[in-house]
Amino acid sequence: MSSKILLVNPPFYRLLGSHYNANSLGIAGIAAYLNQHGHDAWLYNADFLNEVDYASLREIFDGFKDYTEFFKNENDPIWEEVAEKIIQSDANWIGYTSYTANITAIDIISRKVKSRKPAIKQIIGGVHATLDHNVLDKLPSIDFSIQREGEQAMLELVEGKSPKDIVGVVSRDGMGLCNNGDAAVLPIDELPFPERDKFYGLTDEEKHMVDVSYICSIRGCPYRCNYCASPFHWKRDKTQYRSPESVIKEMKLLKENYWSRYKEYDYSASANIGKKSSLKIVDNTIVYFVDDVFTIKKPRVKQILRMMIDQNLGMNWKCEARTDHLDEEICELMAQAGCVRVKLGFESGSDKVLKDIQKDETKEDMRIGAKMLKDAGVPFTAYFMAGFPTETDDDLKETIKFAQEIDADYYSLSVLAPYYGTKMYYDLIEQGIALDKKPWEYFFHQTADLMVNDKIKKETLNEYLALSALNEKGKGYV
Ligand code: B12
Ligand code: SF4
Repeated sequence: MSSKILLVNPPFYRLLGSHYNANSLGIAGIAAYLNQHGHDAWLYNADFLNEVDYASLREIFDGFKDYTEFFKNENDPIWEEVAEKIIQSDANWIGYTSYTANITAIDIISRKVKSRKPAIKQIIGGVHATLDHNVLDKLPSIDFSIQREGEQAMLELVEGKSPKDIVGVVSRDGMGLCNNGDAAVLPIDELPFPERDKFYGLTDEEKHMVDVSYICSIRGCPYRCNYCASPFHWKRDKTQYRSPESVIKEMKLLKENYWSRYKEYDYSASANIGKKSSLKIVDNTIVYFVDDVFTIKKPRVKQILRMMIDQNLGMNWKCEARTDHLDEEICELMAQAGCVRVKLGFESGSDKVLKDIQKDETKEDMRIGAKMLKDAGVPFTAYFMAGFPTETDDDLKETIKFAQEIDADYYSLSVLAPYYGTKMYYDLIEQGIALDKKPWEYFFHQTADLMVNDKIKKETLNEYLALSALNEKGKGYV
């Protein structure tokens, strides 16, 4: 029997005075899989607004106090609106995608939904659900939690298999939680492309405002940076790479079916950083590879790039990479294949800090990688962080100098927030820092409340944050 399923991206940027209109690939992948198997799965982005202007990153972080207020008032209209829309959907299965920062939102919404429609089944999946094996203890109205990949476990649930017999599902029994471990890794090339049409609650015009140009070509990351949740979510040794043929096929599908629509602006939340004037980019004209490190396997990435060039795709795209996974040939091919931005996590200009955070990359690697991109004419965004546990004031000064030296096209300057589920999070708790007492919604960049470093002087931190002025002369945020 076919089931009706609603997969929900909870509100997050809306609570911070902005919004997020792009497709969320986690739930889009699950919806596609369920629909492929004859079910009726829809995507509900509760972070969508029919608006053109996004708040700048600075405005978002300045809005933190107002953001925390939403969680203190469970009767705020936004919670009512989302719960009501979920109920109106008439779905009998609801699935929420979870980051640590939106666990409280999921709790509030799911309790409202359950109280009005007790028969509904609610499920949580995604990063936080995978990292926190006991998340059901904190979410009384959620029935099941799914760990790691959601496609197969979700399918088996909606098809009526007993939760106790499904790999990847955590359920309740009289004694407590029954945890069936992580879902098995699925052969990535056999999965359908993400759902890009069934957007619940949007008018036809609004559906065209969704940026559907995100592509995931790799699931996971083999590195071990201790501030990052990705290796713990996907498990380093289980990283999955799609074949070049499959990646090119998805790009062509986008171009043929979605890029021809008329759009004046880029409504995607991936562009919600920077000056408003820099946000007016023609929509669905840039592919965003959300992979942690798109360039990780050099022969594979070279093949993808050559295929983009040889098949005349003529598509612009951006990706995330590591400087030590670049070489001159890759940079040249990137330029020819339409790469408009590479996002690089430099994090620190101090080799000592880089070692402490297990970045497995040196300042010299970064210098060389940045230069190769510059020589090839590929613009890059440099991501830095301040406030690592062992960082001294002098280390941060080195970061400031290094950031100026590499001359990036855009700088993203964060203050470290030790994410739930990372090695750093647990190490700090062991050292007596009560991160586990902080509300879930605090877990995103630049919440000064999560600052774990008292060795850095306020003036140095301000000098570091003032590096954002360099963005005025760069190539803006793409
Ligand atoms: C792209 C990306 C973004 C994009 C797009 C987000 C979006 N809504 O789609 C942007 C830039 C907007 C973003 C923002 C943020 N991000 Co982000 N993001 C990523 C990134 C790089 C890839 C996510 C992705 O699309 N993966 C591909 C899909 C296929 O995988 P997936 O989403 O994990 O889904 C699979 C499973 O998790 C599961 N699943 C997911 N949802 C559900 C739901 C159900 C019901 C089920 C059953 C299963 C299930 O099944 C899916 C398919 O198998 C990840 C790192 C990573 N590699 O995972 C970080 C990551 C998820 N982000 C992270 C963070 C912290 C944030 C921010 C809080 C950062 C900030 N700005 O302060 C915000 C929060 C946004 C929000 N809405 O709450 C952290 C999360 C850590 C944590 N403990 O919460 C990660 C892991 C990065 C890291 N290095 O640690 N992010
Ligand atoms: S390389 Fe990037 S994604 Fe991989 S562990 Fe390090 S920070 Fe995380």
